[in-house]
Amino acid sequence: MVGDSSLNFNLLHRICKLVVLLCFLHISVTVVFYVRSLDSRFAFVQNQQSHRVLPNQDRLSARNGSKEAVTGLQTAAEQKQEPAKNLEKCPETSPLLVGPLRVEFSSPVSLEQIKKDNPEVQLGGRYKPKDCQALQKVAVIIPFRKRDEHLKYWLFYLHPVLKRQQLDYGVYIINQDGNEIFNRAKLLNVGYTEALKEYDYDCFVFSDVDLIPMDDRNIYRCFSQPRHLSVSMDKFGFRLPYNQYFGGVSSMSKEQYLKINGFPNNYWGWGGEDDDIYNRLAFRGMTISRPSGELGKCRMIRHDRDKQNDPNPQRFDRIAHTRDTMNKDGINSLTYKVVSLEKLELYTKVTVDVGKP
Ligand code: UDH
Ligand code: NGS
Repeated sequence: MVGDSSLNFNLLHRICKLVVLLCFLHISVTVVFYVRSLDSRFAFVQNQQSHRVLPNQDRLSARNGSKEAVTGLQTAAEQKQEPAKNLEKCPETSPLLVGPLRVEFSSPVSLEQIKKDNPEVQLGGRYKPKDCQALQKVAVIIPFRKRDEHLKYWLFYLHPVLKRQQLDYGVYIINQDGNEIFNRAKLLNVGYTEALKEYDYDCFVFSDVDLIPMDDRNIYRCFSQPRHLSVSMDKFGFRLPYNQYFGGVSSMSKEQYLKINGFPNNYWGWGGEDDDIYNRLAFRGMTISRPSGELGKCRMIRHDRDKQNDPNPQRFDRIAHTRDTMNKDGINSLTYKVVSLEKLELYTKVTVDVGKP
């Protein structure tokens, strides 16, 4: 009898233990599944957030602390779009470059043809690579008045070059209104200011309208020091006319440009303003970076002297005083009036009243 009851007790004890174990196992499995379901919901939300890449305009507003960008409100147009790809950075050296280019000005070119050749260029002369994220956002600024034939050649040659260089760029023609004496450096200051109103550019290329690079490896971007790009011009026998020469085509980051208070506004007529800019850079302890003579080859479109751009008799005196004048004459003292702002197919044209001497 005693033996039977102890056997029953043992059996009951074992069954109880098994039931407790099964309960424990059931609870554990439920907890594990619950936690995993929480995890995947969290990951989904994270994914949604990381794929919401802000379009350019919103990126600008976000920088300016706009409410829409901060709260993540989307416009109807944006909602309709495919989610933007998270592009990888473009390579340091573009694989699209071809090297030396044939540049000649014997046959005329038409804006229609240039537009057909460059269908990816957006209104206002904007472009960015579609398969990678450009390393720099470059505003190309051109001082201008009555040089339409030169401008066509410039657009014809430069759009394909800038595209192959994989830049996120915009072309700004700063057209001096009226017939007063020309002021190249002031127009460049206007270009810097107006381009920044439109996009968060970090690099500025300042180019004469009649200069065309002969090698696409001469990259129209910014470097750790201000860059002189037109180092080897045909009209100077493919060499620098003098060591301090900084005319033609140059580039500067926003920081480099602001460090020298921009460019002088009071060089009316031809000459000296580029030497003043060189002086400013030197006085702020910067050096000039340059491509090799081979890569830096370029052609100038031959032309007669422009009307209302005679040599400035004051230029020698002015460049002798850059150190004293640069702090008060520059981007901090710039005044002008925009007469019109046109978004054309291949460039943005800003017509501006810069006043007179
Ligand atoms: N520019 C204009 N219109 C003008 C004057 C200048 O668009 O009426 C612009 C243009 O981008 C030009 C740049 O400003 O490339 C520089 O002008 P510049 O006169 O300083 O330099 P450029 O090399 O001519 O064009 C130098 C004098 C040429 C004398 C030729 C004699 N054969
Ligand atoms: C220098 C001018 C520069 C000019 C350079 C090249 O003499 O502004 O010639 O001119 N400096 C002065 O006159 C002080 S060019 O041959 O391209 O017309 O850029």
